Amino acid sequence: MLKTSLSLMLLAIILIGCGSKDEAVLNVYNWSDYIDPTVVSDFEKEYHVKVVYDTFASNEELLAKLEGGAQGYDVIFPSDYMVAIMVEENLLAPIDASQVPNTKGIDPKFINSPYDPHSIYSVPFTYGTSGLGYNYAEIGEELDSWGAIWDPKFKGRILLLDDMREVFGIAYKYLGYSVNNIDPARLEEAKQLLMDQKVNLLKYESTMNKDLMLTREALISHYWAGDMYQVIDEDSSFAFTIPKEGAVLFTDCMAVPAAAPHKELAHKFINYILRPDIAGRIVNEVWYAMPIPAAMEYVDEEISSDPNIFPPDDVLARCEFLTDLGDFNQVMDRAWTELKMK
Ligand code: N2P
Repeated sequence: MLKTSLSLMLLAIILIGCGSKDEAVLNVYNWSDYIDPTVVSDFEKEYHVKVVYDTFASNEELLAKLEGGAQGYDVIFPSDYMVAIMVEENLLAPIDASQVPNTKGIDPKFINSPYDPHSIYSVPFTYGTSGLGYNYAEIGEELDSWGAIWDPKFKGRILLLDDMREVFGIAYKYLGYSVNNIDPARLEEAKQLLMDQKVNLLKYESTMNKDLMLTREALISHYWAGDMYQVIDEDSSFAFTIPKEGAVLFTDCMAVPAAAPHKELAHKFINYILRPDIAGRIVNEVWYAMPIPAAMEYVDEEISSDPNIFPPDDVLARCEFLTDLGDFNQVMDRAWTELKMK
């Protein structure tokens, strides 16, 4: 009897030992503040796996990581134009649709998009725009134009995203050009305008913006809508606007790197994120829209009715998606480096 229970105990110890050693791991690489953490822990419980979560601050940082040979990531979150670049560079694995049945719940407007014409390599996660976040209580008036970032009143108190395409996007929009302009003379014009802006710039920043606003160091931040709403949720002194000149519109996606070590689990995670109840929880936490109509019943009315988060057609009409600039990317990259050095 004693012998049996002893050997059972031994067996249990061996099994537990094996369990933890072989516990499946999923490595997720996402933008910061872009998920409800309880959604991740619930996935770990439901699938008996461990999620290792890491964050990046721009598409270019994500690309550099993969180009540099990073092997570990299983699910990544590139934006539209970056999906196109990564496909071109053979960095993504095709998504096996049969393993992601919840894709059937995605709004068809977000399927077969120009950046992935047959929806082979990406699944849309969220969509939204950038814009201007600002301390309304301190400024005392509503802002409605990108022109504010050149206003001497705000000297040294403005953050612009540390993001080449977004920053040139502002100057292009202000000048009335497309955010995807590839005319070198127009790039130069935009660069000059941004050089002139630097007296007003606190810094180019994409991750500390919330703190810098909440501590009152920054008065205005070029920021993405959902992140700005996370600030407003904490402190109602702040407001957000999509300027009248228009802004960058994005679809951020989920994708699986070609080198991903745990592809099957990556598909399970993507499918889980698309579940309407899970998507609803994410939208409520991050204040970004997801293209899943059945999730709307879980989304707080305050969020679903906000035109800055679910932009209506007239706002969308003045905004623009970024596209891959091809060889011109390097030209813009040089201008960006010059801008950041001076
Ligand atoms: C999430 C940042 C959204 C990135 N915190 C916009 N592409």
